[in-house]
Parts: sequence; structure tokens; C-alpha cells
Amino acid sequence: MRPDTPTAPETDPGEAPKIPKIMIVIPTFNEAENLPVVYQRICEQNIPGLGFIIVDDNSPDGTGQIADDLSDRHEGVFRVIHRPEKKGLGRAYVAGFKAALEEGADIVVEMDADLSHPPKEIPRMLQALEDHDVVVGTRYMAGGGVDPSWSLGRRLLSSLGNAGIRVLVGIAVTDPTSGFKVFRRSALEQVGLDSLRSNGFAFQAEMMLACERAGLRIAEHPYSFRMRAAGDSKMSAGIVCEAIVRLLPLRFKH
Ligand SMILES: Nc1nc2c(ncn2[C@@H]2O[C@H](COP(=O)(O)OP(=O)(O)OP(=O)(O)O)[C@@H](O)[C@H]2O)c(=O)[nH]1
Ligand SMILES: [Mg+2]
Repeated sequence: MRPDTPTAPETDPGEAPKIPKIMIVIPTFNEAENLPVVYQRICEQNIPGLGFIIVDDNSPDGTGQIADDLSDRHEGVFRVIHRPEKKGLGRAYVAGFKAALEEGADIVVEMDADLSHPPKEIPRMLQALEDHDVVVGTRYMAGGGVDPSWSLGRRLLSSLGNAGIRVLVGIAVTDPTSGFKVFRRSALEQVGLDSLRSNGFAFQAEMMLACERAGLRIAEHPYSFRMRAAGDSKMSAGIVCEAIVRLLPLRFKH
């Protein structure tokens, strides 16, 4: 990202432009194998001004300890939030976003720990943020895609599910359940984080709707979704039910 980006904090004339502070927010539950790898891959992008917020829900596989070890080894780069029990992805993101704002982030990147969201896309998403408030990584536009190993059934379920959510909830972006996004600080301040109630993948759609209703300038950036590199998915029937119960009423709520 160019240091003279419009997202950079204001500087006095003659003073070198400040590099925007970019916080990557990653929720983790049992991501011991993935967390060090995703950290490494993000660092390989050589993005200046990076910090990390890890929100771990007392993962039984020791992810929280791994996050603490990374934090000790890279002083000043990590903030690890330890929560005593698994409270869901939505609550973890809200806690992580608030912490990023507290840390003075100018830009916040939302992504999963499981390498489904390719770190190599972050620099281009940051570039797109120069004239937008939010950039959403999307699987369902030219240049994007899903994992080649996905069966036809899973592809259909995912694309029809997303199309259904767009129509029923009234969301314009092509991938409303995408968990790969970049926000300006002002965007997170405007959406009203405390108003977001969903917890599973419904959280992504609720957040998207809040961004659209706040009139934010939203860009979509295509990316190829990959199956999680290691570990187990947290997807469950309860999360799907929650999406139906939470998302449908949102259409009528203002
Ligand atoms: N802190 C916290 N993180 C969570 C929780 N549930 C999921 N996560 C994290 O949120 C991210 C997304 O979860 P996944 O299990 O990958 O869910 P998914 O991407 O919808 O499902 P898959 O495509 O099957 O991987 C991962 O980094 C998880 O570790 C939770 O209850 N608490
Ligand atoms: Mg995943």
C-alpha cells in the first residue's frame, strides 16, 4: 500500500506521511496448526504498519498459548484476547474489532485462521480501500471461485444459499457470507458494532447489511476460496438455523 494513501492519518505539511496502522483480526477456535502458518503468510506480503488481534475462546488444542508465544516473540505486534469459553464467531469478531479500534487502527482486516482466505489478496484489497470504505473478498464474481475439491452438491448449496440470503435479506454484494473483508476505521465506527447480534456465518451477512444500510462505499474483490488447511470446521446445523432465524427479520428491521 502506498504511504500516501487517503486512509493515512493526517500529517503536517513537510512531515513524512504516516503509514496507516493496519490490524488483522483473526478469531480462533482450535487453529493450533493454522495460526503460525497464516501469520507467516501474511508477513510475507510485506505490508507496513501491521498488527494482529487474535480472539481465542480457550481452544482445547492450545491455540491461545500459541498466540501468546507469537506475541512474546513479536513484541508490540500482537494483542491476544482470551475468552473463557466458546462464544461464537460473531462475538469474537465484535470483540476483535473493538480491540482494533482501541489500538488505534486506521484499517481493519477480517479473516479466518484456516487459510481459506489467501493472504496474498490483502495488498490488492488495501489498494481498493483507497477509494472505498469496505472491501469484500468475494467468491462469486469473475476471477473468484471455490475450492476445486468441492463437490457439485456443495457448490450448489453455497451459491444458492448466498443467492437466497441476498434476495431474502436484501443485500447487494455478491458474496454476503464472505468472512474476508477490509474496513476503514470510520466504517467500523459507523456500523454500530453493538447492534450486531448474529454469531455464525449469519454474522457476515448482518455486518454486510449494516454496511450497506450505513451508505458505505463497498468494493468487491474476487478471490479463490480454499478448504481449511488443517483442523475441523465449526459449521453445524445450529449455525444454519441461527442464520435463518436471525437474518430473515433483518429485512424488516431499520
Ligand atoms: N474465537 C472463536 N473463533 C471461532 C469460533 N467459531 C469459529 N471460529 C473461528 O472463525 C473462523 C471461521 O471458522 P470455520 O470453522 O473455518 O468456519 P467456516 O469457515 O464457516 O467453515 P469451513 O469452511 O468448514 O472452514 C476460524 O478462524 C475459526 O477458528 C468461536 O466460537 N470462537
Ligand atoms: Mg473456514
